[in-house]
Amino acid sequence: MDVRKEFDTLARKLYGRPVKQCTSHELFHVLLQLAKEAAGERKVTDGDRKIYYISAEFLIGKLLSNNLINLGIYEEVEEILKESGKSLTEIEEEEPEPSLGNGGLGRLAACFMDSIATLGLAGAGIGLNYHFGLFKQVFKDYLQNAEKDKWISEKGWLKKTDVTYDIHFGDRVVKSRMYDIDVVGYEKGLNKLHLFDGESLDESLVKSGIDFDKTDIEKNLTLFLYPDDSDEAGNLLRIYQQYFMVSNGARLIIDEMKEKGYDLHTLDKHVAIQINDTHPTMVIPELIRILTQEEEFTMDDAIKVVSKTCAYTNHTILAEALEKWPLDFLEKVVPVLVPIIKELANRVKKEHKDPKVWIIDDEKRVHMAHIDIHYGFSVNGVAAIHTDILKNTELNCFYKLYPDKFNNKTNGVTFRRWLLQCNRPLTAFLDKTIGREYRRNADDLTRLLAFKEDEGVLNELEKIKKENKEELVKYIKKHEGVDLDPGSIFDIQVKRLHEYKRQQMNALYIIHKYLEIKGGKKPERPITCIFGAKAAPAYVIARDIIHLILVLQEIINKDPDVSPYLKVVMVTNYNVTYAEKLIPACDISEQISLASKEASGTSNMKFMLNGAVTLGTDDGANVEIHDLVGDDNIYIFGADSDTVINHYAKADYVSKDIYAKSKVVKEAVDFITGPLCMKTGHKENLERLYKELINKDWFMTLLDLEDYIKAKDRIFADYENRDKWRRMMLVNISKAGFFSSDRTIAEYNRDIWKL
Ligand code: 26V
Repeated sequence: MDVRKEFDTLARKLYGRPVKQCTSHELFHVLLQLAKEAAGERKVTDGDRKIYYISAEFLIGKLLSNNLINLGIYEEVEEILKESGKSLTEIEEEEPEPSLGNGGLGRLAACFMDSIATLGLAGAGIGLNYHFGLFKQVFKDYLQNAEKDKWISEKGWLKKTDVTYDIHFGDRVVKSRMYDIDVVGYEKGLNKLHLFDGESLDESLVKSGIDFDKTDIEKNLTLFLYPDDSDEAGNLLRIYQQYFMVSNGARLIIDEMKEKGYDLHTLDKHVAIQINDTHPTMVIPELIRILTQEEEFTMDDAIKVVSKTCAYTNHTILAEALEKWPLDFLEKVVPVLVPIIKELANRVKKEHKDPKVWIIDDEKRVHMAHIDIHYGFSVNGVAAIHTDILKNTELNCFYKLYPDKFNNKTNGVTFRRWLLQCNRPLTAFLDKTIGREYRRNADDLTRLLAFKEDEGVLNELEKIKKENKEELVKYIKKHEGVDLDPGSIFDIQVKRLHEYKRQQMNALYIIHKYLEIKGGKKPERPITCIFGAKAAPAYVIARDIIHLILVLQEIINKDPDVSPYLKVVMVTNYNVTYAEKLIPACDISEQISLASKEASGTSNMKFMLNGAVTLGTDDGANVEIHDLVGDDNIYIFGADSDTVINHYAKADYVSKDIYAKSKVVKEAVDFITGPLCMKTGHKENLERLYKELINKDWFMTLLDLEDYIKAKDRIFADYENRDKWRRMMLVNISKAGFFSSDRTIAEYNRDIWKL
């Protein structure tokens, strides 16, 4: 494609003007069209074996820059825009971000789509086309409120297809339609992300906030991602969504098999289905149902072929996050699956005496993960330590039954978005210093190690970080109205709000620092603590933690004694777009989950790749980062996973004992309900959080607090040793290649999919 010519032609065709005279909004639509045309010149990757990645979430983020990069036309477009006095950054602002995911799990699915396409594998994503996605977060009166976030517009990346199905629920039939988004590989490859939607949706059901009639399934089915599941109607809706997703997916897969003329008895030869967490588990009984009821398979044959086709990825060890659906809910929503699920359950019961591995428990709840493990051919965790914990503890009884099914696939992230797109200065510098091969082969980043003592290279890295911090300061000023100092240390924790991720521990550190500064002990260099996090609307304590951080932001930033040395900001509506601004500007990457609880984490990888140094526990992929960079280039603190697992086993952790014994801990915790916080914030939220920490503290915040304070003081002191710090930056970037999702996908393909 002649990009320059086509760009101009499209601008004139769509808006009757040359590029120079178009607005940013118009140029977004011109470039959208241009990218679609360029993608259209590629052929969809085909093969006689295909991977279907089924996931309730695909947190794809904005697509314009990503697609321009992968199509190899980013630089040319940037040049043309520059000549016309326009900037791609401004144009990007015109693109709505689809928030089709909660966090790590959904973003991982998006990175995987990018890598599957890039590696030239025949594959497709199957998911749902949520109209409002996850809620949009706003803060009012130091509290999180949720609003709907409409991202679909007349003209966008979604392509309406002719594929429609009738999906039969117990009490109704809903007509579906498939919408496609092109997934463009880097330099080559094109796949499809199929998002299914209901044909009878009614967006006007949502009046204020994110409330709507949860029983009106025909109208609400795909309005929101994971609507509030704190009540029965919310849970039922989730089951409706899950069945809608997998039934559409199963029909599509079977139609594609038939179109290619394959015998369905050879399903496992032509198809691999990756089940992303338990949300798509019903694809197993649904395929068995279709094969036995519509395709004349015997039950034995259907079970056999489906079990050889489906593979399961586990993304959490939190017991409360493992789905267990009451049988009577399934009875109501998908009665056709219940006899199949019972048949699967009976076979397990007959074979295995231990009720721990049964599918239906004595409370008549269906353990979705158990279906996956018995009737799938692969079970994988997402980081080495996570897979070990699954094997040795959480899923040990299954591991003993099926040792060969268990395998580890350490997560990865796509460097196209998390380096090439979000950090142009670093990308340009790497191109110049080590050549461009690392763009295809991420391990090539290790070539940077040769420059560990090179003053010029180290200076340049420092300069780039400074520039990125300046950009972020402008962005935060514009979006939050908060002034920050780019000369300060940027200490960042961005991720979903959950007690196990321990944002509350970071907040307690901030209180500790505030008290120190008030007492006259000033830090050598100002510190900026940045948070970004959404809390599930029904998760009370998570919302209380956000409240505390917002109250601290108010108290600290307005205190003239303290704010020159310490600032706090919680950015609003943290999402992929915000992550792309925050990550390149980070000095200290906070990865402080309670050891054993964070399956992997993926922001830890993105931060490292962009030259931040990790401050973390030995948890999730931090363990592998630690192994790669060595003790000298990471700050690890806190109880290790064995200690934590032991505390749980013995039930001997008592947070009140620590509170009573440690002056530092007591001072910080007491501050939450002290006069300053109580004057600024809400008594109810502050007292609830205070009591939670002292009486329960299920995720052992107080256990690690003192060690955390020590580690932070160490890392801040080391920041002043600029030579040491710059070398740590360089080592972290150099060793990040392992965390490319291209490596992860190559492993999935080698060990599981075998395309
Ligand atoms: C789900 C739920 C559902 C309701 C109650 C609270 C709760 C808490 C956690 C979850 C986790 C869902 C699964 C998930 O998002 N896992 C994340 O997957 C990432 C990609 O593998 C991984 O990096 C993160 O460590 C892991 O938390």
